[in-house]
Amino acid sequence: MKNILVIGSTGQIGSELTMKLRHDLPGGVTVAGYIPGSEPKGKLLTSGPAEVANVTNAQQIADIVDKYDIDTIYNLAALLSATAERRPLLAWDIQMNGLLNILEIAREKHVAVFTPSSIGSFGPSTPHDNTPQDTIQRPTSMYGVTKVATELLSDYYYTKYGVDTRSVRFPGLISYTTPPGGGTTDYAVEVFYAAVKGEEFICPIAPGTYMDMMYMPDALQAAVDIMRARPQYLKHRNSFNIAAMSFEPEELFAAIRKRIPSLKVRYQVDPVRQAIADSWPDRMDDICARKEWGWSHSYDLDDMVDDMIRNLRIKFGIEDPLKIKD
Ligand code: AKB
Repeated sequence: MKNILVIGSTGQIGSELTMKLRHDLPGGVTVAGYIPGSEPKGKLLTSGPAEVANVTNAQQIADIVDKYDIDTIYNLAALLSATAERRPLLAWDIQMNGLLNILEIAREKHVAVFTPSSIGSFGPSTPHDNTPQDTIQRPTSMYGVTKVATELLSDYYYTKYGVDTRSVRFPGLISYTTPPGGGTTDYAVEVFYAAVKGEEFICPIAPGTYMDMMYMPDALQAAVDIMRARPQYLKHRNSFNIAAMSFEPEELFAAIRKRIPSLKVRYQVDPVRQAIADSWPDRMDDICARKEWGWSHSYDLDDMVDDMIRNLRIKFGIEDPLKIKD
C-alpha cells in the first residue's frame, strides 16, 4: 500500500482517513477523491493532491489510477442508512454500480480495494447478541441490501479474479472532525454537539435500543490494518465484524452527564431510524478479526466521551467549566 485513492475523502471517515494515510505512509501519495460540491478544504486540501472522483464515472476513476499509479482504493462513497431509505435508487447507483466500476478497474489494473460494510448488513433474523462473523444476513433496509451485495461482490472478485478486496463491518462511528449525515447511529455524535453547546438534544432513537459503536481512531486503525494484514492469515475477506462498545441512548447520556450534568434530552423517535436500529445487532462478536489480523480496539465508552468533549470544546472555543473553577 503506497499510492492510495480515497473516494469520498470529505466525508466522516474519508476526511480523517486521508490525513492518517498521508501521515502514516509518507513514502507514497494519498489522493483525496471528492465530488463537486464537497471539495476538500484546509489541511485536507493543502497536504496532498485532490481529484474529482465520482464512483459512477468509471473513466474518471481509471484516469486517476493511471495518473498516480494507484495501488489501493478506499471506496467510501455511500448514502447512509436513513438517507438510503429516502433515495433507494441513488443508493443502489452509488453503492452497487459505483462498486462494480471500481472492481472492474481493480481487476484490470491490479489495485487492492477496501469498501466498508456495516452493522447494517444484518437484519431482524440475525442473532442480535454476540452476532457471529458468519450468520444470517437478511437486512430489510436498502442500505443493508447494498452492504450485503457489496460483501458478496467483493468476495466474488477476489475468488474469481484474484482482486485483493478486504473490508470490515463498521459499527456506528463517533467522531468530532466531520459530522456524519443520514445515518441511524448519528444520534450518538449529535448529542455531543448539543451537550457542548448547551442545547437541548432531540433524540430520534428510543431508550433501550442497543447498537455497536466505535470511536473514529479505532475505525481508522482498522481500515489501515486490514489492508496491511498478511493475506495468508485471512480466512475471511468481505467483511470482518469489528466491535468496541455497545450502548443504548440512556447509557451514553449518563456518561456525558458525568462530565456535563446540564445535558437535556427529549425523545422524538423517528420511525424510519428506529425500525432500522431495531433490525441491527445489539453487539457483534469480532473474534475472527482478532484472530486473523490482530484487530483490537483502544477506546471504551468513557475514553471516547472524554476525548469527544475535550475536542469539541476546542473546536468551538468553549472553556471547560470545571477547569475555570480550578
Ligand atoms: C448508519 O447509521 O447508517 C451508519 C452505519 C452504522 O453504517 N453509521
